[in-house]
Amino acid sequence: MMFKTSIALAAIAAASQVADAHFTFFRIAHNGQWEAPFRYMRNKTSPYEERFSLPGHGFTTRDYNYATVYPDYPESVRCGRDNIKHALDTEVLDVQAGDALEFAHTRDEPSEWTDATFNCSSGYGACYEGQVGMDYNHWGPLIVHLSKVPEGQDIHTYDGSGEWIKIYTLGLVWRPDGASPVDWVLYNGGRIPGSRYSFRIPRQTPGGQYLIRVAFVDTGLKGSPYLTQYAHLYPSCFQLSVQNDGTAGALPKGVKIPEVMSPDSPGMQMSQGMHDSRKVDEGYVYPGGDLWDGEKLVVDKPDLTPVPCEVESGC
Ligand SMILES: *[C@@H]1O[C@H](CO)[C@@H](O)[C@H](O)[C@H]1NC(C)=O
Ligand SMILES: *[C@@H]1O[C@H](CO)[C@@H](O)[C@H](O)[C@H]1NC(C)=O
Ligand SMILES: [Cu+2]
Repeated sequence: MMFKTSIALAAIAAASQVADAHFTFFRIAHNGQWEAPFRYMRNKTSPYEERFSLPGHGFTTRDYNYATVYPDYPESVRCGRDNIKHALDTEVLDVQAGDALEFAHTRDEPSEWTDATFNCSSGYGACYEGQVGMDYNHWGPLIVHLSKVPEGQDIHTYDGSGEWIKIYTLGLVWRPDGASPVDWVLYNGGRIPGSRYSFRIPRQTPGGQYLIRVAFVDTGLKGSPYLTQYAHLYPSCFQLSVQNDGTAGALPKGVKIPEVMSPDSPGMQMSQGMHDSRKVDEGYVYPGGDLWDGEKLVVDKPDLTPVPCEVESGC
């Protein structure tokens, strides 16, 4: 497999800030319809001085699409660099509990975007023809959390320091007869994802203002030197107002960000064998805490029922 060793990953990272090496989420779909790029999303500031100098990279200045890591500013790990500065200007999307959502990402930096970046029939919310990358190029899951704006605060100033509840994970499929038994759905063998995904805000979500955070967790490598123990995180947050017309339940206890993203937290690192897609680590659970199914919190671990490797998917 290309770029499977930590050394190769480090080399790529060191060669960076090369455009297109990384990516950003930038767009939300509500009940299947894409909203305008950036609408309802807290923007990020770019370039931006982080407080942590990535070892081996030798820089604290990060471009828009560059990853954030646990030792960066908590604000960066929560919702993207300097997001609170942009919160006042960000609109709030009205949704009903139970509505379907989806997010789009691109590997092009905003400075490279044109109308054509988003004007195609791909259905993915961005185009993947030409130079615009819609592959993920990283190994790990996508996770989505909600954080209810605390009593007495407003969505336009809330910093995300309250509790976060995970409502969706898109992780791996176990294909023991394939060349890469750990088949990350979004990595998809280095291609664009095989299909769109969507998930629902639980019907039981109480009405109110929420931040919704989507993040890809480019999972860290256990026992590795300093550089790669930190998962590379790609978070973006959108501002929501949730209506609930009678099916509201009670929110469970959530987790804190960045605490739940520390290298020692469940799901934030994997072994070399799992990194190489050969095995799933004993006791592996997805990062970001337990998953709320609307009624209870469940341990969020992969379904290890073997799925046959279909030739057409090239697995
Ligand atoms: C968000 O930030 C990027 C990078 O600074 C900028 O190009 C873009 O225009 C901003 N979007 C909005 C809606 O402000
Ligand atoms: C997309 O293309 C259509 C048809 O050519 C055009 O009407 C529309 O304005 C374009 N939208 C954007 C965002 O470029
Ligand atoms: Cu990357």
